[in-house]
Amino acid sequence: MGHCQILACLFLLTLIPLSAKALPPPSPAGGNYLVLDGVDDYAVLDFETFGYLLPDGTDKFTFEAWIYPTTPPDNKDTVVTILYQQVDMIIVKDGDNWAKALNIEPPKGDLILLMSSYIEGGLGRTISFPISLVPNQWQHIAYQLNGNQITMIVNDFVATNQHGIPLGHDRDPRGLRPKDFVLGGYGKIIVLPGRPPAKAFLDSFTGYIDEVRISTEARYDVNKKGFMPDDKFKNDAKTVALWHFDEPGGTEQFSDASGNAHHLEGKNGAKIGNALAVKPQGKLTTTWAQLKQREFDKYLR
Ligand SMILES: [Ca+2]
Ligand SMILES: [Ca+2]
Repeated sequence: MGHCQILACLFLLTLIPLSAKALPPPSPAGGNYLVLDGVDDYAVLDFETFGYLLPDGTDKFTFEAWIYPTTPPDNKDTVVTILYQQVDMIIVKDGDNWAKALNIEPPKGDLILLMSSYIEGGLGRTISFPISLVPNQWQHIAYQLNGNQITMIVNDFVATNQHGIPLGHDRDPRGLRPKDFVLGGYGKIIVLPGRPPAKAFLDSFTGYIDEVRISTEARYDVNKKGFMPDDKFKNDAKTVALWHFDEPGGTEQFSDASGNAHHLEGKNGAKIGNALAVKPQGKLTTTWAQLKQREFDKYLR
């Protein structure tokens, strides 16, 4: 074997573990998914064209997604945005203040999910129940309103309260906050008036998002157990928007399967990632298998 061949072999040997590590995880929803780099990537429906997705005063709805966060917020002031418009799904580093306000145990870790909705009467938004997320795992998250009952779901964990208020469109009469529907944040600071001015930093989400659905129905019965979807969502009359993110790898436009033409525009490199073509090996498979096992265990109990 010549020197060049040896070098080529060494090069290949180095490449193999690198590329193995870079392989993205398979999505529980199947097919491909949205990849966000955490720098400036986001997917958007601009407000001028699409407006708000749900009518003013809507009191029955569900927002849900599969997410795979890889990186916690940089610091305690950073708000990592999964989804933002009438409903917020954000990640903060520390949920202690929310826990204190609700008189509950502080959530563990530095990926704390907060979900809320903007409400009628200029009162701002509903109180978030802080829930820990696990890094580098797929998790199903859902936020639903059913009359006055708000429900927050992460996998099989559920939190409810009875202080839900219908969605309001007058949350921001001066138009200071961005109104676009966005997945993945903007990665920029929005300055809100006040003394001193408040800065809202809607930072970028790092990781993967799949199977996002918005419905005009409360999809989950909180009296039952087992909330994790085991298949792709189907389009029905109550589906306002449904993104499977199953376009070919590299695509930067994401089509809406609901028939309502809410086609998302990828910005700054937000694109479809290729799902593994072969059966995945090792930890990633185990993770999903364990999740399924837990789900299965519930039925046995
Ligand atoms: Ca998918
Ligand atoms: Ca980018």
